[in-house]
Amino acid sequence: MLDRIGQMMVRKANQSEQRPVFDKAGEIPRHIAVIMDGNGRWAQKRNLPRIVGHRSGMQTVKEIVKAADSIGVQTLTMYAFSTENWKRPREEVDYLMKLPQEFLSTELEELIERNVRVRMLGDPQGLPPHTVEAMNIAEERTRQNTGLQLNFALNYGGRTEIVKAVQDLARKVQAGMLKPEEIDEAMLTQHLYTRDFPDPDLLIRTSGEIRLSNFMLWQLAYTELWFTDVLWPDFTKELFFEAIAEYQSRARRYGAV
Ligand code: V07
Repeated sequence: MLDRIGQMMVRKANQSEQRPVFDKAGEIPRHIAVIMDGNGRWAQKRNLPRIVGHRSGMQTVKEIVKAADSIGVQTLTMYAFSTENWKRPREEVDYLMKLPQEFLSTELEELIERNVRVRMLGDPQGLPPHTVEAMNIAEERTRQNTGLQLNFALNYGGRTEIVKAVQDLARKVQAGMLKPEEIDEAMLTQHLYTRDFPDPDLLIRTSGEIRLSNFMLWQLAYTELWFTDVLWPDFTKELFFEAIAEYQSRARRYGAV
């Protein structure tokens, strides 16, 4: 109990100094997944074009990547573009497809210096070649890096990911490499885009929507979910640390029973 009070006091002192509110000695989530929602709404509230919101949201991505790296998160997965986003106006989609290149043109050198490994999760088919090319270069140049594993989910859909895994397995059965009864959860997991990463410990979604929107459906089965009304361009590393503090306090509560 004294310990709890001590932690709360630290938390208060920290908040005024804008230092992390989470417990550094506590468990840092190994894998954090983020649904970066609210960019268009942020712009509309200011009577600005939606693309200005996306540009502003990209600045938040930079801040959160650095924050995650600085506290030793192993894997950070950011939902940048869903298979649903193709329904948006052509102009907006064209603009969004330029953001990976733009982000990497200013950030890739620093990511390399920080030992960050960049990867794309999703279907490269259907993305413009210039977008895929920029991602391939980033993947190639960071392939040896062992620090933060930074994933961008692009043209990603959770159900499609599972369907593709099932198709892979069905092909193996048909080729006689596999018996249906040998298929188990672990094997299906190995056929998902995320085969190299643990399941997320924590999912953060901004902008007040309380749903998964087809993001990492299989992987989020046991994940702690954290929602905020704050729109993605207004999201800060302090809020990111607050989500981690909440994750830690839930872990302590479960530990107590
Ligand atoms: C995008 C900015 C953030 C808010 C969400 C939608 C708009 C960063 C990337 C990105 C992607 C790949 C990569 C490096 C950066 C990005 C898209 C949209 C499509 F290797 N932000 N961001 N990609 N937005």
